[in-house]
Parts: sequence; C-alpha cells; structure tokens
Amino acid sequence: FAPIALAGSSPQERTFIMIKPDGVHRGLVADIIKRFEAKGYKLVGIKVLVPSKDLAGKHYAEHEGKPFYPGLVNFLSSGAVVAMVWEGKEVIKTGRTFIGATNPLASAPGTIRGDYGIDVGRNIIHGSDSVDSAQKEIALWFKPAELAEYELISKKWVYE
Ligand code: IDP
Repeated sequence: FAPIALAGSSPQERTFIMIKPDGVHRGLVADIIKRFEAKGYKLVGIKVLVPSKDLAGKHYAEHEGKPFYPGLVNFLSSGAVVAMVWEGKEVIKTGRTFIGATNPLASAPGTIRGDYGIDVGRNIIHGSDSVDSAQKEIALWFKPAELAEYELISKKWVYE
C-alpha cells in the first residue's frame, strides 16, 4: 500500500490486566485477550503464574484492613493468573470499560464481568484504574526485560 503518513500524535499508555484464577479455571483467557487484541491494542507482556500471598497482598495493598482483604488475597493466590501488559491510546480507560463495574451484577452486558460474572469476589479480571496505578502494578508484576519493545505492523491501520 501507499505509505500513510502517521501523525505520531497518538500518545501511547500501558495498563496492567490480570485474569484472576476464576477466569483461568473458567476458560475465559482467549476471550479476554481477543477483546484487547481485536480493538487494536498491543500486547507487550504476558505470563502465567500462581502469585504468592506476598505478591497478591502487595497488589491489593490499598484494600488492607477491609473485611474482604484476607479472602481477596487468598483467592488471588489460590491458582494461576494470566498477567498482561497492554499498550495503546487510552488503554487504561478502555480496559476498565471492557471489564465493567466491580460488582458483576451491576456490570453492563457486553462487558467481561457483565457477561461472565455474578459475585464481586469472583469477578474474573483486574485492570489498572489510573496511570499511576498502572505504573505501580506493571513494576510489581513484571521485570523491564519481560516487556517487549516492538511496533505492530497494523499500527498505521489502527491510528490515523
Ligand atoms: P476493581 O477490581 O473493579 O478495581 P476494587 O474496588 O479495586 O475494584 O476492588 C478490588 C477487588 O476486590 C475487586 O475486583 C473484587 O474482587 C474485590 N472486592 C471489592 N469489594 C469487595 C467486596 O465488597 N466483597 C468482596 N470482594 C470485594
């Protein structure tokens, strides 16, 4: 094709997305990845691991002291999770839109939690809610060398 001039005006950001153990056991990994991939976002990091209680506790440190915190940490460290970093324009906000409300019963159909979840303690997926939390969460879950630096060949077909 004739080269299209890229405006270069699409500020890219990164978000931390994690499929929790319930999402893995329920076979939702491919469906979730597909939504981000089909949208046009770039996968820069992915791994499967069973988080330690220490890691799960740090991830949810802001909720320490709340009644659901111990159960939440136990749950997150009870099985395999798929930890990912996705990159693209407004990916933090769009990721949260894909995910839906914290309570799956209050999540709109079409969202991941709205489509697949019922209880708040089994809400399938985590996504960063701000630039600040995304940076902290990516640093907590990934080493810099685990994040791939590359350009998607589809970039000029996704961004104008
Ligand atoms: P978020 O995951 O939508 O960002 P947060 O308020 O940050 O929601 O809560 C983190 C996680 O803690 C939720 O995804 C959910 O799994 C769990 N959680 C939040 N509130 C409750 C609750 O009232 N009972 C049980 N678990 C909760």
